[in-house]
Amino acid sequence: HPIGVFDSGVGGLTVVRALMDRLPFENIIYFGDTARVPYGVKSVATIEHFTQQIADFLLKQQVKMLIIACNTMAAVAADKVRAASPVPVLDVIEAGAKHATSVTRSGGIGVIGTPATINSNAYARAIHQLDPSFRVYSQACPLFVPLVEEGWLDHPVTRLTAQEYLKPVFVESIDTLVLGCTHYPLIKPLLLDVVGNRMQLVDSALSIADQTAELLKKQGLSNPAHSVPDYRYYVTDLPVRFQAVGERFLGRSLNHLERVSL
Ligand code: DGN
Repeated sequence: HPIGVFDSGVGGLTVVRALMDRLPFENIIYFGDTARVPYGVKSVATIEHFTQQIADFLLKQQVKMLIIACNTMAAVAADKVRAASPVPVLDVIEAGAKHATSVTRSGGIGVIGTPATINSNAYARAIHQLDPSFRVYSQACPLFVPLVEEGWLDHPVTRLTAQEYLKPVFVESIDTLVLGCTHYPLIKPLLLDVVGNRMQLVDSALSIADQTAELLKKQGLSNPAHSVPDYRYYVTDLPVRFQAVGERFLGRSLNHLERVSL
């Protein structure tokens, strides 16, 4: 049985990439709701409804677990998906929060993400549940998503934008920075330049790949070693742009791509 990974669009492919590297024998089905992205500006009721539709689609494909790769969906709808799912559900916020609390030394944790993710306060809640004494500083970075999709990963405009968002007063309060959006792992080198390489960057895609490996092992759900993995991608809009942008996110070619309607 495959692992089901879903996102509002193309960004969750950073999670797929981390899973392919960490768990090279697992089959993966990815769902990107490209016709309805972005979710960040929609109401809670709508996001919950869309998210549940996608989870139901993947459950029909007999996935052995679900991964909510989108921070916005995880922030708003993770509890609903968990309550309705017969298979284990992991989400990027829980994974990133756990990782951040384990690496911080000063107890000052920064979180960057889309406005929807930051406004939901979901990271701060998840971190405080693990340890209420940690200080969480949040910063919405709405321009990063379009810059990354444009491919401006090492571009003066992106650098200036990062310097604007990540002001010294923010940076000086933290020793750990959570990349709370699917797109940000692609600009990790640039971000490290801006915040200084003493900062611990928490890449939720890597954190969730580790959690997935642990869960599969614990539950005896891992595919046998040396299985040849099968990767499938479903999107809701015409797949042309997804294919082009997606290959950059994935770092390899993207086959078995199909448009479906929910
Ligand atoms: N995938 C979204 C996230 O991780 O927050 C970013 C893309 C979007 O929906 N704006």
